[in-house]
Amino acid sequence: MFAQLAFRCRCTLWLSAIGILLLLGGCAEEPSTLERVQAEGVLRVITRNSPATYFQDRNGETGFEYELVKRFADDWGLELQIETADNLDELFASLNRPNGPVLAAAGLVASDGRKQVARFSAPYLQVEPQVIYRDGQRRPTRPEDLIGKRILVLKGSSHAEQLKALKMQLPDLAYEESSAVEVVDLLRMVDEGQIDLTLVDSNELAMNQVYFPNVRVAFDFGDSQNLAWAVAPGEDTSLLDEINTFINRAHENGSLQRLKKRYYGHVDMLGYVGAYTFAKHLQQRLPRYEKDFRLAGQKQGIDWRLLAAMGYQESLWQPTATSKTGVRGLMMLTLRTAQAMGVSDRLDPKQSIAGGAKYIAQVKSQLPDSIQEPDRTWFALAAYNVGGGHLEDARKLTKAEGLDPNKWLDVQKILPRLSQKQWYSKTRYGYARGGEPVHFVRNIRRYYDILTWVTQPQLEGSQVTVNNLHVPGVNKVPQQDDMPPL
Ligand code: BLG
Repeated sequence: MFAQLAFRCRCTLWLSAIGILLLLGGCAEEPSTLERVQAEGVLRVITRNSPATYFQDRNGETGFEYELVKRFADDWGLELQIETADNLDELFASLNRPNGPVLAAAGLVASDGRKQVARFSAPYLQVEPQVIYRDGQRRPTRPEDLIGKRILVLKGSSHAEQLKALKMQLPDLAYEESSAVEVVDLLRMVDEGQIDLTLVDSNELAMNQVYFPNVRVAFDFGDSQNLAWAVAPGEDTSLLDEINTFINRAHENGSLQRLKKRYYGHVDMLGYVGAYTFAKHLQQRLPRYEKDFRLAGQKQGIDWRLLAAMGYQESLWQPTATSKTGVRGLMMLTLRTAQAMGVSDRLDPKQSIAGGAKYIAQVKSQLPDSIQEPDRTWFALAAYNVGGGHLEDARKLTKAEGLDPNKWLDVQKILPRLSQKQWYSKTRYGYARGGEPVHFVRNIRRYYDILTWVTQPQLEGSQVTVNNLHVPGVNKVPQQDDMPPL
């Protein structure tokens, strides 16, 4: 009995000793990056302060990269801590700093050169590097055409890397790099003719084209590139594996697509011609009427940018516009509506805007309570265009189809039927060009989205304006002295 006990005690001692050794061994092994991040509960990310990556607006931190990386942090229950680098060299250096940020999310092209200093995740966006020139100048069409031009690119960018490679083949090529500017500055400098050419990625142009009426794509410079997040070099794949899983899932569940559309969808929506035409009108026409839109919006409790979007759809902000049907003015009032709204001169833009605002507020207030926002706004726009009676007819037809008469998505499917006899003959108000309000609402929503975007950060002080419009996410305009000699 005693011997047995002693044996058991010895065994326990041995097992404890082995356990302690294992524990010590375990402690001696470095925790993986992911374990370290989880233990700290904080994800430290380095990015750039730019419209395409990370910036502050009225509601706080935002930007494509910020939103994506925030979702990753949330999935892991981590607090997100953002740091910003002034330039790309600094960004990569900080990634390699001991106890520095563990991840760079900054719209980075996973270029060969950069693969020497960092490891890249699965791609989340495919972009084309593009040579940008000014409308009215001779359009370059091939790399040889870059010789003899004033070219400026971001220092440390993949574009600088591309130009360096090209210079090996074309020694006469000259270009400058600057870390004092952001992409939006490069585009502005081309737009204003301060430089001849620059190189930016297609997503950055898509985002900014609506500000710069003179900026055009000369040609795609080389193959498509992938944007990816970067981590420090090394063997440890713990964090990178989880990032890849997250990015693949974001591709599959459509969340990445939605984010892309929100930030980079303007050109998709308008087409390139539409985008720079819009930019031209934004610069030349809107400033004449912005005060009137703001005033009318305030008076009627309607977002002035929605009124401005309506004005663009109605007349491209032209006060003397006249439709085939005799509807006139910047907000396209019928004679009857104008009289009802107290508008004596439809061609007076002030009166037209005030009358249009009063009318949309009125038709909106007359909609049934069962229609909730944001649909209520879209229904009000439709009523503005086709009339409340016809809209009510379409809602009845919608209900009869088993669809929801309070949802714009459903009613817009049915509205075009108002121009088909088999349908309109059953309605109270009869024939209407039911397709028109569907286009009308769709276009206004696009313009409204863009106007909301371009007028976003109205924070006082540090924000930059381009062509008198606020550019989201840009906090500094380089002074002329900051520019490299050209
Ligand atoms: C609208 C009126 C509505 C009116 C409808 O027509 O005009 N809205 C305004 O005047 C602001 O009041 O509804 S009703 O009073 O209940 O009959 C229907 O008559 C104007 C629309 C018509 C449209 N633009 C504002 O959106 C227009 O001009 N269409 C013609 C296009 S084209 O030139 O023939 O291609």
